[in-house]
Amino acid sequence: MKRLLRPRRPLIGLMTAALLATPLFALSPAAAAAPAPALIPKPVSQQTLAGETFTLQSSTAVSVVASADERAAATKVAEQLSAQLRRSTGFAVPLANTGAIRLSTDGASSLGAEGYQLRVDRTAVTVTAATPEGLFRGVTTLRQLLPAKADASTTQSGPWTIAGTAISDSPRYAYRGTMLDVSRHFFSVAEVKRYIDLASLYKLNKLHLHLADDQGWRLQIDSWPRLATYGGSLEVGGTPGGYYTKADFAEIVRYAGERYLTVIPEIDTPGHTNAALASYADLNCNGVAPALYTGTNVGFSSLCVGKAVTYSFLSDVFSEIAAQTPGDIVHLGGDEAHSTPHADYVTFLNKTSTIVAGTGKRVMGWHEIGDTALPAGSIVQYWGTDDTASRDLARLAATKGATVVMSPANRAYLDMKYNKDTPYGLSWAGLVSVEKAYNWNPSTLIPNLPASAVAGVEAPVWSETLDDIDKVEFMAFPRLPGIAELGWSQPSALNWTAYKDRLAGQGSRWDALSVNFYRAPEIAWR
Ligand code: TNX
Repeated sequence: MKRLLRPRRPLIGLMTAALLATPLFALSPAAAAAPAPALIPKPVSQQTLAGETFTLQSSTAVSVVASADERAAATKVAEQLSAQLRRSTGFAVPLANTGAIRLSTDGASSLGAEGYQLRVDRTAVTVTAATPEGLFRGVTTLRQLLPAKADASTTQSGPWTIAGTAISDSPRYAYRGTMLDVSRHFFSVAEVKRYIDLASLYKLNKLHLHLADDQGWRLQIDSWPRLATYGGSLEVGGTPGGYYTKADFAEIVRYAGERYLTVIPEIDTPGHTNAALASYADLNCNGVAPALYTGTNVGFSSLCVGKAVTYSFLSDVFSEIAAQTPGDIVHLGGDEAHSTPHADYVTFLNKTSTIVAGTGKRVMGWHEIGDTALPAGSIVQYWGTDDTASRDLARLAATKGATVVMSPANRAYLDMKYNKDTPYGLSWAGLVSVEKAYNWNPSTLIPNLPASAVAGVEAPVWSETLDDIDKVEFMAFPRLPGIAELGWSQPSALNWTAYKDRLAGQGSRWDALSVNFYRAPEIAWR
């Protein structure tokens, strides 16, 4: 975590750099000959503008064109870009009325809320989108067009040249997520922010937080305070755990929102609930609270389906959570309820999904809920491993009108080891190489599931064996960008051999960002 504490560059140095007057633009023949930059996710269309290059100068400014109601958000996107470029280039990169870098929400309306156009020529870099969110997506592309050292947190030397290009881009799926399990091991707000920073670079738009499981309850609930203070006190292995106060959670939601990731909070029910059951004896059928649990077994706990208090508890919890969630989705878990008889499971889910829907949010749950009454707008998260039972539940959910988010454990679970020598991670769903994580099509993975029912993809990181963010980074990189590309790019763009080469180009970027990535030997990192 040292890198998060790195001191900021003193402002005085920036002023000096800004005084070194240089022309607004310059042609660089070497850069003009460079190959098209290796973008992930691959854009829908990208043209090279032969002979054109743009070079960022000490005088380069960023300008924003946006309607009154979008100006604040669009300006925020410009400020984020300018802050990063200031860090790495040492230039002032001010926001100004006219700038060679132009962000505009006046156009590209046919590309949807997340789409954008990006043009780089000798006079300007222009990002055009219909919304500030589209501008943000375009700016992530712009960052990848710049030399990798532009992502560094300390001043580097230029030149800061971008090859001329015209890009038009928009996503394949609306749901492109990653999940962080903060229950098995707790992650600080700073660690979650770090993960958000990295996920946002690949145009992911959902951050699913697995906030409660057997090993820990990680969110303050005012009406049931012991959930966090007692139920959150430990983590796997018996080390001290932790929880997010309401202010912490609001800060995560805000930070994610500024990077256009919507937080999806999950309280796993009716299984995976030992932390809650240990915190309140009354929640147990026998009225006896079990001890806190710090092992890694699953399937042994269950809320008491027959007790009325179970549902008043869940109403309190989900209404507090919904009130803190600007996004429209709340996840109620529903997986691996091996200690809940099936009939009870269905009774429980039918009541609990009604409670969640009653908060005004869409219900999301693991694919086991496919067998229960699904309120309108429900989302089912498939985590199967090509087995018929899991696929049947996903197909059943779709026949009831639910959409499906694809998280096949043998491809998208980032806690699976890459190979037998991976120092941490699990292997119950198999070994997941970089190629295996990338080489599948979310819309055709489950036969006879209509493509229209597939909402998108999500890559979960379960944390039984991952106790700090460096280990999470090691498991997520390089596989997470592959899942992000499956979520964003058109199926015709998906090709392992070509992707592998683009992925190789991300290595220097991750070095600049101090990402602890796995240098998979099959990738020719550069
Ligand atoms: C299965 S997938 C689980 C989690 C574990 C994970 C480990 C799912 C919905 N449940 O409880 O953490 O495997 O890979």
